[in-house]
Amino acid sequence: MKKGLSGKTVYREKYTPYPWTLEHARFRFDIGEDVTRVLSVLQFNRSDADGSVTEIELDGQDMELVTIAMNGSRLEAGDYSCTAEKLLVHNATQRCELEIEVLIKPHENTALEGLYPSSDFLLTQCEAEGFRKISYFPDRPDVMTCYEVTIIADKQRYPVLLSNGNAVESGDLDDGRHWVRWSDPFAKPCYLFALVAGNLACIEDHFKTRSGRDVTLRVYVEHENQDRCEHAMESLIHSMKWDEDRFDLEYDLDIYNIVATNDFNMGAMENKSLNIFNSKYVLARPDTATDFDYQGIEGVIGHEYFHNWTGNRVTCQDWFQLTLKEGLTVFRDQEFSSDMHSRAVKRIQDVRQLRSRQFPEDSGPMSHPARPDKYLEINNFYTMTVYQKGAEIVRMYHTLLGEDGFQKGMKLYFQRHDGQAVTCDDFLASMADANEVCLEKFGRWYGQSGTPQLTVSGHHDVDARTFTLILSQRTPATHDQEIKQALVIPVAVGLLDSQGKAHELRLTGEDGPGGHSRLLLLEEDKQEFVFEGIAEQPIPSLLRGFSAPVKLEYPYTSSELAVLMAHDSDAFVRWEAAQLLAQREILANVERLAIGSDPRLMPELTEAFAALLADTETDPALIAEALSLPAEEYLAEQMKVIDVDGIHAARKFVKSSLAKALGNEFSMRYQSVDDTEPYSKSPASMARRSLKNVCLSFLLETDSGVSLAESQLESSDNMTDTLAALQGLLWVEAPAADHLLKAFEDNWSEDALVMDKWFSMQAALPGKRALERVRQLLDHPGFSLTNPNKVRSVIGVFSMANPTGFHTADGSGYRLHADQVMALDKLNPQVAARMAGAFNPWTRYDSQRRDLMKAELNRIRTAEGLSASVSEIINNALAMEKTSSSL
Ligand code: 7MF
Ligand code: ZN
Repeated sequence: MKKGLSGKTVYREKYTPYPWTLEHARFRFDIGEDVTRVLSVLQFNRSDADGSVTEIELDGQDMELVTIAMNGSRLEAGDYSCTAEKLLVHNATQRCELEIEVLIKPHENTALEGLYPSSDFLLTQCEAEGFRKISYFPDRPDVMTCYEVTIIADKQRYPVLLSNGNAVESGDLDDGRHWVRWSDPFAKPCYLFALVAGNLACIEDHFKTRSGRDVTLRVYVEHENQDRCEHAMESLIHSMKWDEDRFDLEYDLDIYNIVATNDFNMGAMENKSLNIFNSKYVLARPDTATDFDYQGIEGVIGHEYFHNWTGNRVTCQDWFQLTLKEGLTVFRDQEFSSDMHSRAVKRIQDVRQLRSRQFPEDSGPMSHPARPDKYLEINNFYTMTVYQKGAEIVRMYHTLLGEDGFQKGMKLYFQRHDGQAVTCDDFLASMADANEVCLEKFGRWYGQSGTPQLTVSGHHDVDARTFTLILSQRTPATHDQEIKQALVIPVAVGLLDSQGKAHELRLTGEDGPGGHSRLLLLEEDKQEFVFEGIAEQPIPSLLRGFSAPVKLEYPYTSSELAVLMAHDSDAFVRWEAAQLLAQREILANVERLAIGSDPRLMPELTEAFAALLADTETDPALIAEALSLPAEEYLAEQMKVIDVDGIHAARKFVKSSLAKALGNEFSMRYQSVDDTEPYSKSPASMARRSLKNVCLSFLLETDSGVSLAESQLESSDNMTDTLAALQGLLWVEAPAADHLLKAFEDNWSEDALVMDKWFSMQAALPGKRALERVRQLLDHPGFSLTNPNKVRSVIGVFSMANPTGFHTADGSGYRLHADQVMALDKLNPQVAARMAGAFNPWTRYDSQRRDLMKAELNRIRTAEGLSASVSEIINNALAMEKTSSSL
């Protein structure tokens, strides 16, 4: 029986502790040709409240039970029961040693969960519930124990044998096999277990911890990739140093291993001292990886390293608490990247992502609180809400308590809970107690889904010389939750005069002026804040630094936005003002096009862009962000009924009008940052490339663009410039595009990660020919449905990043996608469920497209042998129809 076919909903409220403690766990993995034999020795102690439990419940799937013994005697049929998902051992004694032997077949595992093959090595992925495919075990995060693991395998085929902790013993056997024993001194839940066996190369370095301990760092990769690990290693060292400096946290073992694989369902995994990474987040060389990839690697290496304290030393009581470790660790990796590069640019990128991916999730069929109340398949709850909104919740603690208060809270959290499996409430209690504040109402953020709408208006009183800000909040009902409560929303604000000069701020009741920025706390449905000594109507600068994950509404005029853009002290607000100007202009043109009028461009946006291009003081990376027009997905979010083709046409019109009006300015700025220095991965060099390539994308809308891109491609010494030029030429259908694409393919056909770029570049191309192109890509010899990176590059990009291609009016995009989802579900339900999510916003489209998507959803729903993962997504999506009309 396949995983999850029981299809049972799990409820947070029904949590009960496991009635046994596990004193230790010993494993022996005997890796054979087709079969791996797993022997486990588990030492249990009864620990339920009244001491009356006699049954030990273990999880297990897709394995063959060979023998089971209790306290040294082999058990017979009646002593235990075994179903497709559980092993129940009856009449267990107070202290009870179980010895269980099973057989598993890693080479038949295409779900990439449990023990599975990649190229010619074997590896594991256990989070969240993959360990149950390796051995019978209490597969829940609140059962923590120390592991001793012995791995036996053929020495030639599997020279490297890795698991968690320290290698304590090893030896050779007579038959060409060898063995290594690993011992992990830290108690951990089984989702952090890892094993790797194969013929891998490694690079090694060292880190001296603050207290003087020497840690051996190794990055294991397939032999041909040995020259692409340097950046990952450097990122690891930076992460270790940063966690000491900023969080006072030191690494706790003598060894830290990272293994890279091409076949991974997700980004990476924080297994104790044996992280496993999607090779996309390890391998980089200037000619194969873009600046975006370099920053992604640094961020993900950081993320997994930071889990060692936030996730591993202190873990989650149950999977409902996932955001406890993920929200916190994402916050930590965001702060790491902010400290390493530009804080403002990082914040803008994170907000962009939150708005274009988490906000839609929170208004669609998968809407759920950051701490969900129920789930069917936990793998479907590794979501933007748990990760990104969860990180915003942690950021709000930080905003409310300040850096010192936040660090005090972290200290107390580790003092209280090191070595434990805890809850979001425990984290909140540590933050509250360490700062002697009450955060009870703040805790509502964990349990409420939906994106709050923050509506602000201002009232200026000339005679009283006061300016009143009226803040009100409302969270719309969501698919999962009807009634919403007021939340605690920190709103950072400032006031500018009409010349853009910042006012000193003094709220009624305060003594003296108190600086230029103020944190307002909105805790009720509606509150007013009166600023004194304001002679003329000011321009409010709102939600500085994006101080809360909400949708903001304030009736700015275009000229007010222009002042904010030019003068506000907060980089996020300056960027936001530019985005709002552009967004208004694009959406106005969507409407014009819809009624058959001619599109046009207001002078304000052109003037604003001219000012940006003339600004040589500001960080070029920030200018690049401000010049980047809002994405089609984000624009779609703003419309009641999404007009796919209208958005695409209006955005394109605005872009090419700006390019034509400011051709010289774009061209000059392009030349000025097109340095002749060789490539470097320094932040300054990356910033210049980002501005240069944004300028190029505009220039491609003018006559001079194609030759510029062609010469950039010709002379490029790095993947960032190469990809920007090639992608640009493809988008404008330059005559040489097909030939250049072929040349790129010939160059890189042996390189999986670069070929992923080649695939996704084409899968993203808009318009009528998209479908035909995607069919060809699916048939390409380099494509494979069993490799998640390839699936994401073609199927994922087409269905989620190619609106005009996917939403072709005749429904052929939907049909193709549904076919792929069903085929993939037979191999890898987890990734298939992700892909199925492309249909989630189906009720937001016109009735013709809705009907077509609904038909495909129903076709998938009734497919034979559908997995629980995909079926949860599909059923939720279909159920959206009932609520969508009332929302
Ligand atoms: C940065 O969270 C941010 C998020 C689970 C797998 C990695 O460490 C993880 C794992 C998923 C989705 C996103 C991320 C991860 C996973 C991730 C990685 C880097 N515990 Br699923
Ligand atoms: Zn994580």
